[in-house]
Amino acid sequence: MANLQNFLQERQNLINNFLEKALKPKLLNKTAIAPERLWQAMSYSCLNGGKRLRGILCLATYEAFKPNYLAVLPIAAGLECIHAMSLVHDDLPCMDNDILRRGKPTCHIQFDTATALLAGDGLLIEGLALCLQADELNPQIMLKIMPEIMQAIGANGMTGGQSIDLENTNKNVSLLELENMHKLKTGAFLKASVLVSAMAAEATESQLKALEIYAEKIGLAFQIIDDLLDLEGDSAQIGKTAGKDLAQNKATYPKFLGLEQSKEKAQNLIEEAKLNLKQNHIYFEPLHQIADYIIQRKK
Ligand code: GRG
Repeated sequence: MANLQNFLQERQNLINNFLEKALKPKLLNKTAIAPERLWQAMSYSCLNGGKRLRGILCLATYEAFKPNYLAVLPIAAGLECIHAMSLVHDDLPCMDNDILRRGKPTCHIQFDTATALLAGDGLLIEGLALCLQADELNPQIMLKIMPEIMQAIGANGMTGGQSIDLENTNKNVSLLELENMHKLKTGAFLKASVLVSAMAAEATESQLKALEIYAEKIGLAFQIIDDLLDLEGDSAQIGKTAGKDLAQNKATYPKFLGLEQSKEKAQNLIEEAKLNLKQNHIYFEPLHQIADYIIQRKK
């Protein structure tokens, strides 16, 4: 794991530096036309830590096939910008209504609701524009990658998942319905972070399929751990309000399966994800280690 810590830290730094360079000049040199307050809210919500898991998965997947992983750094950073947007909107009073994110007041608490809404809009568009800066990649491949990202966050992906989550509030849903909601809300974007990078690296059809299964399994495990951290972690440790699922009477894995079985399910998914890579001759160690990290993480 020591190696993994270095690997994660290095990639986090790359992504953070890229995002700083993309967003800060518009804030500091006043090259932006939009109000300073909007750019402040965008920087506040994007340059504020975060594990950068989706960006790191994007970089690592590319590196599994080709050494020059900096070719997909703009996409990795763009994905993190889009992810930051989803968190800003998720925290809004009309959505999950949260006051703490990444250990700091949420965007609408620090600024105001209208600014947070617009900051999310701004981050979404900046994120897509950053992805398009991956000019080392074949333009024909970019034409396949961009719709893949958009589908993953659209009404048949993250946006749809969020909508189902809202509809499910105070409803009795089945485990299958819960799983389908998470597949869209969290899973689709996480999967895209892996798949678009594999497409960029010109992975074969069978490699793409293997990575799709890997991403689906780690995505589900990620969500189960998220539920467990909400239940067992504390707010200072996880950087967001702990115990919200219980307070909001949300359907969660521990609610269906209990603590132990939830942990077991997450562990099994991770083992299956890693085995699937091996069976398809994808041995790049960081992808295996990131899978382990997903269930060992404490925040
Ligand atoms: C993207 C067009 C578009 C719309 C967004 C609001 C919304 C629609 C979706 C919300 C989706 C959401 C918040 C899913 C939760 C995903 C999740 C578990 C986030 C936490 O991810 P971590 O732990 O967070 O990777 P850090 O802070 O480390 O980045």
